[in-house]
Amino acid sequence: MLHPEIEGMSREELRKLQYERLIKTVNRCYENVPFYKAKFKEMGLEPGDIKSLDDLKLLPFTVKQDLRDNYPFGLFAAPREDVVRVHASSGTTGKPTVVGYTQNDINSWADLIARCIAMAGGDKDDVVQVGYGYGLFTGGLGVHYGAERLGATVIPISGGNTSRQLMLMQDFATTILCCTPSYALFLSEEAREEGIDLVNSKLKAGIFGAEPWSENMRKEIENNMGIKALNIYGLSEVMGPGVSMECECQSGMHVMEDYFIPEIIDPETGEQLPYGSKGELVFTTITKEAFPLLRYRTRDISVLREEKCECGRTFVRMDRVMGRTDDMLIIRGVNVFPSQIESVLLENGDTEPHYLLVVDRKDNLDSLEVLVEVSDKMFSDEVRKLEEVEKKLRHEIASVLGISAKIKLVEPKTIPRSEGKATRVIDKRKL
Ligand code: DLL
Repeated sequence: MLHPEIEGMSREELRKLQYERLIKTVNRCYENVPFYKAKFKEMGLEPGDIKSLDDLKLLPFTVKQDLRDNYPFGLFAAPREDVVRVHASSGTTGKPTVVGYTQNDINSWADLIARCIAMAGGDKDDVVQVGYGYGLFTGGLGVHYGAERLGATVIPISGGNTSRQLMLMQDFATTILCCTPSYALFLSEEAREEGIDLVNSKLKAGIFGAEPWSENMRKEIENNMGIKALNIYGLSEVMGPGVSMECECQSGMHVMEDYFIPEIIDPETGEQLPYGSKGELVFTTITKEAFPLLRYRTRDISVLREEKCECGRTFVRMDRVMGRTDDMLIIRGVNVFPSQIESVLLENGDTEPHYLLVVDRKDNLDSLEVLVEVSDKMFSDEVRKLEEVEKKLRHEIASVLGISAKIKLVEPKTIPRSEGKATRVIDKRKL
């Protein structure tokens, strides 16, 4: 363990630490974020009412819409000049959701990721290949700073460029690979095609997350690469990667409870549920300065477990994310809301408001196909016109989502109509 005094803390000590930090966070939100002050007033709540950890449930929830309503910096609890970095993820409309970090936040995040890499058996002797995207996405830079903090050698290659990834992996003797699990699988297949033997390479562990995956995928990656594959979870709003991470026991991800307080709630009623229940994950950050969040509703479905882990860590564990309470899809590691595509289709004058998104995974790469109806008139026009429309839509979707989609214009009334809720998405991926 990198931080044994914390990772192995008794639950009682941990709860004390969490309460001290929670109170600071609650006060920080109340004093510095008008949104929270207004919420507290509306609920007749004062920071002083939070007298124990159990009073967490008195606090208001925060949801993604609150981030959008306060775009870009309205929820920051530190003056803009103290914010040293921002990250952002795409939103349902054109505007992304923005998060910010002070220098202290960046430092704690780096400590946290260093701890995660140590959980995968990493230390300063390791060569860490960071195949998560660098940029506004938290994956690349988040893992990067943590690997440096640990003293490891970082290869900041970012995502894509598969042949180069494989070449550097061999030439630089990468020991730990960090990327999305689907990309790891893709890399392993490509290696096989190119006759590269990863099983006998220096690679020993993988830290994979940012999208859902399964035990089957884990086995396949582990066999193909000859490594131990570990699951890492996180979301930009709460920090980025490292909110929870698996240990060598591979039986659930330990939530980093010295930084975040997790809860499971009933997504319908908002009621807090006991450990062991399946529901929506909610996190309260307890160290963040620039962007503290009270009871952030992740929309991710999971279970929290308090049974002690064989590794000796006392932090609760969460199961693999089993789904979402909203319609967000993760395609090639990018969060996609069908409504983003819908608004491109509706704003464009050439297509009808009947569409279907088909998501599939071929050769371990996600694909997105957008079927959309065009008018009778358009269909009887020249082919060139249809090609122009396809090209325009492909371009617009790529610029809104940051991923490419195949566009298929279809004749009127060919997309099945439904009497109730329209089926807009067919996800054929089998994880
Ligand atoms: O995906 C942060 C991250 C980067 C995590 C690198 C792990 C590794 P967002 O882009 O804000 O942040 O997307 C967050 O991705 O609410 C989940 O739905 C999903 N997600 C993240 N990790 C996992 C995982 C990053 N291990 C959203 N398993 C979250 C399943 C995951 N889903």
